[in-house]
Parts: sequence; C-alpha cells; structure tokens
Amino acid sequence: MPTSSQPDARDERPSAAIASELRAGLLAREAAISPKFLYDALGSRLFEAICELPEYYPTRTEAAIAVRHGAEIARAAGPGTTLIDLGAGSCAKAARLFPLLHPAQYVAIDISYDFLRESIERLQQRFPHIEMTGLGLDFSERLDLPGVVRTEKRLFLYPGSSIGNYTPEQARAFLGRLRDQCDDDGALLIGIDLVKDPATLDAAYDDAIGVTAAFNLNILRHVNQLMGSDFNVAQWRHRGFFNPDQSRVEMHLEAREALTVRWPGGERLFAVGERIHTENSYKYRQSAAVGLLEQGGFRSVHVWTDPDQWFAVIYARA
Ligand code: AVI
Repeated sequence: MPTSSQPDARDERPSAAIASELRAGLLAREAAISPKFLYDALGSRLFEAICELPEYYPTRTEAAIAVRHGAEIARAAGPGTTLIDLGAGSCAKAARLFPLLHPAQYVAIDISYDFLRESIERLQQRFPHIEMTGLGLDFSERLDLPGVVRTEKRLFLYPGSSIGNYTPEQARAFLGRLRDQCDDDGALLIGIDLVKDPATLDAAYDDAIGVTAAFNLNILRHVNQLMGSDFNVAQWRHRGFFNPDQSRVEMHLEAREALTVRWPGGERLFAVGERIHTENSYKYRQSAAVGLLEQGGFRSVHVWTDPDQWFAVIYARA
C-alpha cells in the first residue's frame, strides 16, 4: 500500500500561533522554548545520532529489552494490531518490532514530517505487505486520528522514554488521551527511563563529542526560521545535567556573553550566564512509572527491565 500524503508541516509559513507561543516563552522571566521545536529535519537527524552515542544508553537498553523479552511482548499484544507509532522519527524502533508483532496496519506520527516521509518510504519497501500511513501531527496537545487509522486493536507505541519530556502531570493527561483513543481491545507499549546514578545521566545528556550540544543549539536556528528572530548560535552554550530534586535531566542554553535577541515587534536582553530552558527529561522509579499508567486509565500493566534496571518497557491494556 502506498503511504498517505500529508501537507508538509515544516514547509508551511510560520503560523501566528507558533510565533506567539515562542514569543511568550522567550519573554518569560525564566526563558523557555518547548522541546518540540528541537525537531526540525536537522534536529531529527541529530537525535538519531544521539541514539548511536555510547553515553546515550536509553535506545540500546530499550532495544535489548525488546530482544530479550520479544516473545512475551508479542504474546501480550497478539498479531493484527493497528500499530500507532508516536514520534516515529526514523521508524527504526517500530521496524524492529514488525517481525514480532505482525501488525495489520502501521501508522507513523511525527511533528517532523519531512524526515518521517523519507523514513516511511524506505520502510514500506522493506515491508510491502504492511499497510503504512505517515501523519505529520503534533500530538502533544491533542490526538485527533483521521478516519484512515483503524479503530480495532489499536496498539500505541511510545518508545524511547519520550513520556519523560512531559511533566508528570502532563504525562498523566497525555496517557488519559491515549486511553480515550483505545477500544477495550487497545493497549500501549511504552518505554520509560528509570532513575539511576547522576554521572550516567549527566554524560548521556552532555556527550563528549558534542552531538547533544548541537541538537540543543539547533533549536535556535529552528526558532529563527519560525519567528524571524536573530539568534546567533555562537553566542550560546549547551548545558545538560540531572536535577535530583525534580528527578529530571534538564537541558538549557546559556548565554556566553551579554546579548540581545530581536524578532519582528520585540526583543529580549540576556545577561551573561542567563539561560533558556529547552527540555526536561523525567526519570521515574519503576513503581512511579506503573502508577503513572494506572492514573492515565490503563490496567493490567506488565513491566520488563534490563539487568541494571536502567529502563522499563511496559505493556498496558486499556
Ligand atoms: C526524545 N527524548 C526522549 C529524548 C530524551 O532523552 O529526553 C530527547 C533527548 N534530549 C537530549 N538527548 C535526547
């Protein structure tokens, strides 16, 4: 089946809503840019590179859990699902599951549609018998699935601990929205990163060759495109570290010097050392991760972890 075609979300002119969201974040006392703006076409590629880094353990740890417990995961899910991949990116995580899960339909959703389209075209050639659809959607606020997405046996796939990029409160609300999109035979297969020693976390988000720094700094180029601002990337430095009080890794961009950022109709002065908060990545204890799913309305939760208990793969029925 051919992939569905969607308008290219990245080619649209910056919408007033996006520019106004960005302005509000930049003018806040503690300036912030939503992590969803990390993912333009280059940002998505940089994130794929992060997943290859020796310091960034989540991807390989989650993959190892899926290999080790694949048969049990497949038994729990059963064949013939409508596999809905949230934040699909390169679709690599879902592709590894195809031989286990045998989905009837694969629906890949990502805010960065250019990148997704290329990924899904390649994947369709490898798995011509699976019906595939690519959707360029921002599902962080609402999840309206078009009619092309089957309602039977929906299995939402939310790997990579992307749930950690929401606050716990946002995560509960998001899980509730996913639950609402499931019939009684629906389910969720989710990866959640667990709390571990701070040095491991610090290194994972501030790697030696600077890929995560490039990923974080690239958000400024993307914001320049979206709101016509004049961020000069060379004036900023990446910061990524574990904040134990909040049980989260934080990413910030820190001004290397006193500077002014201008955009049509506004500006902001930054003092040297002042920061823009770009991402949180919450790390959960296993019991808290299960609690989050239950509070989102999921039940009969099954958890698999790695021997070090660094990461959890959880199957939760609606
Ligand atoms: C996509 N998300 C789960 C990644 C994370 O670990 O929070 C994004 C990332 N940020 C820095 N490195 C990776």
